[in-house]
Amino acid sequence: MQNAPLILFHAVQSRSFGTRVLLEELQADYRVHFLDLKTSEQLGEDYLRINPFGKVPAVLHGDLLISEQVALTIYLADLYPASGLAHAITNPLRDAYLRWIAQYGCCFEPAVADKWLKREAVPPSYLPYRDLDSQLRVLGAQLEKTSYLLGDAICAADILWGTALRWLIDFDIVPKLPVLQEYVARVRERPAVAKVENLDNIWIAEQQSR
Ligand SMILES: N[C@@H](CCC(=O)N[C@@H](CS)C(=O)NCC(=O)O)C(=O)O
Repeated sequence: MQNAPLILFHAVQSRSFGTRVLLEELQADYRVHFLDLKTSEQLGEDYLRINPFGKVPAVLHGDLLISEQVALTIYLADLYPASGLAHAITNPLRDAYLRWIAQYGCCFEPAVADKWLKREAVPPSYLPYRDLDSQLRVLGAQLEKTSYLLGDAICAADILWGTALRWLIDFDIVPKLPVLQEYVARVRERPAVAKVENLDNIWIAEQQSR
């Protein structure tokens, strides 16, 4: 299975950017299948047969389909243990590692959507997650202590959070707190980020020249 081909279903300027950065960080041998969200390719029959939810990112690994950034972060980093980007099941930081990754998809993204859509606040106990400001307080407090979520070494959870926070800060959804900006800058400096930006820009230029 380890050697089965990896295909990333990817759209430029989307959440699959972070997954592609992770694949680069892992030095994975992978192929990209681009989906053009502007023409709703993700909702076409061909892609829905692969991922019935019609969302990116998704990765086909042999005959396994992995979708959702949270699952992809855990799965892909575990697949390449030599990268050191996963905190393995035996690692004492495994709990915090999983907590931060799950927190991102289960709690942070919904709270971001609430803010983006200006949803009316409801009593905190009505929701399965805390509001954005509360979550950012915990995140900020952690990043005041350590350069990355789990210490001073980057891990797969940081690729997920760091790439997402960059867009959210640029779009003024997340406030420009220095501690978060510095974190985003650290993740952004990774060569894998520049590489994916370049590769995505090549695809955009090709589309525009058609
Ligand atoms: N919960 C999903 C969210 C994925 C998602 O919303 N992807 C967007 C791109 S950023 C998408 O596929 N949009 C196309 C659509 O909704 O039709 C995850 O974390 O992977």
